[in-house]
Amino acid sequence: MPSLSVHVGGLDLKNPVLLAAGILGTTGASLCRASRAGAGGVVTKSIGSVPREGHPGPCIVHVDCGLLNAMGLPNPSYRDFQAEIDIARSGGVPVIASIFGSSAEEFAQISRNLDADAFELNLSCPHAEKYGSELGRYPDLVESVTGAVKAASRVPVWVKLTPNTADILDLGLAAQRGGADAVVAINTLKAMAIDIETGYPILGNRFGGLSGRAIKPVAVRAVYDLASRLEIPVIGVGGISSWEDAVEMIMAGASSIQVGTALLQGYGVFEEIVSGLSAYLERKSLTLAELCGMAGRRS
Ligand code: RRO
Repeated sequence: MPSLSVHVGGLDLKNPVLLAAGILGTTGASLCRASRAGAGGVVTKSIGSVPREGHPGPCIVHVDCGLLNAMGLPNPSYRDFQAEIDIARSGGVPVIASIFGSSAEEFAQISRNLDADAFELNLSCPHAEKYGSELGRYPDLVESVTGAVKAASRVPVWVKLTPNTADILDLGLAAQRGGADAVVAINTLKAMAIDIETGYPILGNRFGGLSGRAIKPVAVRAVYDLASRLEIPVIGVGGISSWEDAVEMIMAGASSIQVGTALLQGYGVFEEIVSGLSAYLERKSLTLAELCGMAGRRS
C-alpha cells in the first residue's frame, strides 16, 4: 500500500486526514475517538481566554447540502481546556489547538499558556463580534496576529482563513509574511435561513456559517488559488465527505485535508477516506506528493 505519511506545516502525520475544528472537538474523549477512528491529527474546538456560553439557540440548522451554525465560540477558556488536550494526546496523533482572540496580544497570551502540538489561529469565524473574520479579513491584522503567536510559542502555527473576502490570496500571503507554517482554507461561508411560516430568521444569532457539501467547490477554488502562490503548505477543508472529495482537494494543492460536517455520518468517515485515498494512489501508481497540486500543473 502507498505511504500516506506526510510532513505538513511542521507536523509529522501518519495520514493527511484530520479532524477539523469545531466538530467533536470539545472533549479529550471525543478527540481521542477521532484518532482511534483513523484521523491523522485532531483540531480542537476554538478556545479563547475567558469562558463563553456562545450565541442563543437555535445554534444549528440543516439546510440543503449543508449545515448552518452560529455556535458563537462557546468554550471553557484555555485555563480549563488543558486537561482535555492532555487526554486527547493519549490518542497518539498530533493535537492542534484552535485558538481565538480579539487582538494579537490575546492570541499570544493563549498560545503561551496552552500546551499543544500546534496552534490553528481562528481568524475566520464569520459570526462573532470582535473575533474571527472581524480581524481576519484585514491582511495587516492577519500578519500581526500570526507574527505575535510565532514569537510567543515554540510549536507550529497554522492560520485558518475566511472565504468571506474579495481575495483570500491576500490573506494567505499575509499569514505567510507573519511566519505561518501553513494556512487552512476555508472556514464557513456567512449565510442565513428564514422560517417562511413566521418570517423569523431560524438561528438565534440570525446569521451564521454554512459548512458541508454545498461549500466544497468554494473551498477547492480557494485552495487552488492559495497553493499556486504560497510557499507554505495549504490544508484544505470545506465539504469533504468522501475519498473522492479528498483526492480532488489534494489535486487542488492541499497537502492535507480536514473533515468536519461529514462527521455527522459517524467516525467511520476517517477510515473510509484513508482507505479510499490509499487504494486510489495504488490504482493510479501515484504518491501523495505527486497527487498534491496535480490540477495546478495541468492548467
Ligand atoms: O463557534 C462557532 O460558532 C464557529 C466558529 Br468558532 C468557526 O470558526 N466557524 C463557525 O462556523 N462557527
